[in-house]
Amino acid sequence: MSAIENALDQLERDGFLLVKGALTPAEVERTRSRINYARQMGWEEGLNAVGNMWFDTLLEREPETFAPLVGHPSIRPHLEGLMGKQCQLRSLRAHINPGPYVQEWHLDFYGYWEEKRAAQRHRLAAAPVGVNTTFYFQDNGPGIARLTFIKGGHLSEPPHLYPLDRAKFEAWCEQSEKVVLYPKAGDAVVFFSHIPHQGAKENASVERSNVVCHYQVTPMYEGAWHVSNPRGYAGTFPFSKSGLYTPKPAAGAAV
Ligand SMILES: O=C(O)CCC(=O)C(=O)O
Ligand SMILES: [Fe+2]
Repeated sequence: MSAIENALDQLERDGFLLVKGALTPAEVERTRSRINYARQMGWEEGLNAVGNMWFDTLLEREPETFAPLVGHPSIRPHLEGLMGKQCQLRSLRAHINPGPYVQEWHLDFYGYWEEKRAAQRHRLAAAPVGVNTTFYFQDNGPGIARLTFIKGGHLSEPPHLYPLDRAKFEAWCEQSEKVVLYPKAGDAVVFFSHIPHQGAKENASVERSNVVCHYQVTPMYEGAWHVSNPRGYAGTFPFSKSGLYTPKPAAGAAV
């Protein structure tokens, strides 16, 4: 079996996969500095209660830096292997954790399980699914920062999601078995968007940032419950013939 098939087996079994050295040191340094530049420019959408500052516009503002992360060669075989041409970029979101940071336990694709149930009630509907690729720009490590997953949390439905009872859901996560990852600068973590996870700093003073690309297998309708908004349709399929940023043919153009 090929190395990539083994990696995909591991991803399907664990719900996540650490891809070491996904970015070169030069890519890390460039991207890290442009995320910090975005903060200097005040381009953040906000800073939430758990200490996460987020930026939703960097792909538009600085495509020369951020577009290469979309379907990046380091994670392309994984995305293509999982989704092929149906792989759609849902969103690209950068984060900075400027101070203390302990993220809420969460799923990026909160609606996964209810959508799966809903799809079963229709003869033709496909259940939507999503994948994160999260790139790290500083070293995580014991005493520094971490990313934690609920062990097997992608395989069966967590309790207290529909409707979300956050206190009970988080208490369930706290008492569940976990796996802690310490991605280093330049590493990427590929994971199913519906596995419960939590990022955290153990040292509030370290610099920490990441870029999360959300992908999905279309179709996913607009109102599906996900932490990010979809980018629309045209130009969002990195492995289709047209790829990203190719102009749409004019309506009514001769074919
Ligand atoms: O490492 C982190 O801060 C959390 C990352 C996260 O929530 C994500 O990639 O979806
Ligand atoms: Fe997340």
